[in-house]
Parts: sequence; C-alpha cells; structure tokens
Amino acid sequence: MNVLLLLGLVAVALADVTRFYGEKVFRLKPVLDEHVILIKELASSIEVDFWRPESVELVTIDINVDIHVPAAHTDMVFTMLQQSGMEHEVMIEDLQATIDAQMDNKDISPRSHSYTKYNTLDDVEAWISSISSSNPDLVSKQVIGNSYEGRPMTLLKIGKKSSSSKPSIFLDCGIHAREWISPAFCQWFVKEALSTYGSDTQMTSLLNQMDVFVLPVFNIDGYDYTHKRDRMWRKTRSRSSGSSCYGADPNRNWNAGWCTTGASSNPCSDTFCGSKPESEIEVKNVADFIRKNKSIIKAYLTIHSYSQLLLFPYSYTFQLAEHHSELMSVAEGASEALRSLHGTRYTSGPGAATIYPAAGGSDDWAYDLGVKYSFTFELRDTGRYGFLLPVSQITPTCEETMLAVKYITSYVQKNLY
Ligand code: 0X9
Ligand code: ZN
Ligand code: ZN
Repeated sequence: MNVLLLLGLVAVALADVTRFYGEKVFRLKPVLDEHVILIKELASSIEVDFWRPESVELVTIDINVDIHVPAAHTDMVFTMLQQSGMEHEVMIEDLQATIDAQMDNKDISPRSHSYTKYNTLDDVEAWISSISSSNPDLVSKQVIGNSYEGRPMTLLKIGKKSSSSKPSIFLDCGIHAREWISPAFCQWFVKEALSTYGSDTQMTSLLNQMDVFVLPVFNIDGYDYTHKRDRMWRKTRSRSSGSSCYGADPNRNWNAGWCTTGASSNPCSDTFCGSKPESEIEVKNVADFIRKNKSIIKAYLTIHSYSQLLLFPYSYTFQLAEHHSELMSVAEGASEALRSLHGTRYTSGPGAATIYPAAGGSDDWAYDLGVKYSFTFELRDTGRYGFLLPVSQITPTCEETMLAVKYITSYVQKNLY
C-alpha cells in the first residue's frame, strides 16, 4: 500500500463520516387514511429519511413509501408495522452493507476516472479538463458560475464547431447529490457522443446540426459531500439564516409555482424550497444560462434516479401542459426505445399525476420559459437498491438511457424547422 493511499484512509477514518450499520429501508404500502396518519406520526417521533417520496409532506394513500430508518428504531418500526396491518417489506436489511456492496466491481482502479464506476468529484473535474483538451473540434467548456462552496460549475458544449450559434439541447445531471447514477450517465453520454461521431449516422447528424450542453454535476457541493461525509445527502450545502440545517432542494428552488405544493419551507426538510426562487446559487447560475440562451435551447433534459419514469410538465399543477399529447407520445417513444435493449420498463407521464405534485422543479420552469421539450428522467431501479444502484448496473443503465435520449434528440432535430 502506498503512503498516499494510507494517508487517505487515515484521513477518512478521522473525518466525521456517517455510517449506516444496521439501518434499514422499508417499503410501506398505505391503503387507508390510518396508514398515512401512522406514517406521519412516525416521521414526527423518530428520524426518518424519506427515499420515495422524498418527504413526509408527499405521503398519500395508495403509493409505495420507501423510508430509511436508523438502527436504533428498526425493531420498533417493524413491530409497529406488524400491528398496523399495513402491507410492507424490508427493501434493504443493512444499509451500510448495501453501500459497501455498491462497489461490486472490485477490479477497477480506485484512483482514476472510469465510465463504469461512480467517480468522485475530483475525478469528474479532471475528466472534464482532459476530455475537452483532447477533443478540441467537438468539445468546448465554459464556467457558468461558482457553487455555494466556491467550486466552478463547468458546462461542456458538444457539437461540430460552427461560426454561428446552433440550435441546442441542454442536459444536466446530479441535481440531487445522492443519485449517483445520474452524473455517471452524463459522462457516458459525452463519451458516446465523441466516440460515435463520424460512425453513427444519428449522432453525427445531431452534432452537425445541433449542440448539446452538458452539465455533468449540477449540485457539485452536495455530490462531493455524498462521497466524503454522508452518502444519503440530497440537497445543496448552503446555510440559511435562522437555522442550523444545511441546504435547499435544488429541484424545489426554481421559479415555477415555487413552494406551493410538494415542497417544504422548513430548512431542515429534504424538500426545503429555499428562501426564495433561485436562492441557491447553482440554480441561479443554470437559470441565468438558460434564460440567456433561450432562443437556441430547444430541449431541456434532466437526469435523476430512481423509479424508472420519464416525466414532463407539469408537476406544480395537475393541469395538462399545452403540448401534453405531443410530449406524451415523445415520452412513450423514448421509453419504448429504452426498453428494447434490456427490457427495462419505464412509465411516462406528467409529473404531478405520475410521481407526485411538487413545485419549483427545473422541468416545469424550463417549459414555462418556452423550452417545449422538457423531460425529467428517473433512472433505475424501482427500489431494490434505490440510490445505491450497484456499479455493475452502470453500463446497462447508461446504454438503455442513451437510446431514450437519442430518440428525443432525433425527434427534436426533425422538428426544428
Ligand atoms: O422530486 C423530484 O425532484 C424528482 N424526483 S427525485 O426522486 N429524483 O427527487 C422528480 C421531479 C419531477 N419534476 C418536478 N417535480 N418538477
Ligand atoms: Zn432527483
Ligand atoms: Zn448491455
């Protein structure tokens, strides 16, 4: 073992890293009002980390509720569930064991970038520099601002160089820190775009006619925090006045029905909407970029996990979007393309009716700005591993998602003029 690695291990051991030994993830299936009340009581009496939906405010009848429960309370919760008669299952027996097992490809070198692992932020940043300097004809990069903790947010532009500005697609990953498969997909997308340009007719035509802006890690501070301190962190890392809690939900912070539904004004909630729209600097930086380039941005794609959904506006209201039927047919075509590879089933639909009503999301904001083709992907899986999708699923997940993304980009391209 080399000295650096040893020092690294010692540093990690000394740092305040959250461990999850004996903690469980339960799936609850409330079908009666009493079940919902019970879940709400539970959430107010012990510390419960909501995985799906993301906060207690979003719990309703007839949806699956995935919750992560600290070790000290698992017996109590189990007994309570047995007595309640509510259907339930244990999804994850020991969260730390599942986190450790997430690194199930032991043969890959831990200290460099790879498309088939969950890269650290340092590795992603090094990759951004090297991929752009080694592909000067197709890639350029630009810093769109700094994060709360002062890290530069680097946006990649992928496309054949042109003297005039081209119609574009905006793709972001990693809005939520713990959804690690998402940044893995943006990196995969860039690799595929560069390696198939010139051979794949669809990709070649796309990059000749359009540019794709890729933001590989939106919530960089949060992403770094999930690698170093708390694997289950979701929000940004900003401080808000009058509270000791950190961060706001960067997908509740956009100016689209802001904080009216499915969001919390409590800074300690995982769905805290922030002190005002765009209070989070990362959101403001991206919103500023999209506003400035709105005449050329024809599609907005944002990658999350998990649940296997392809969502489109609206989520802040149950009202159907003006282009509902067109968006629905594009989403269904994309889901079909995705499924053709490994049989993975996706559900398509407007956010409010398909997952839950939740205001302040980036998809609704982009759509209301005029970006008609606005989609949120929720990648694998449906809850077996949730946010802890094993490394062995990165390749199949990215491969199939590529097909859906290419379906959408082709559709957009065909309808440009
Ligand atoms: O709740 C979210 O922000 C997304 N789900 S996640 O589990 N990745 O957090 C869904 C976003 C759907 N769109 C909007 N709510 N606008
Ligand atoms: Zn998310
Ligand atoms: Zn495959």
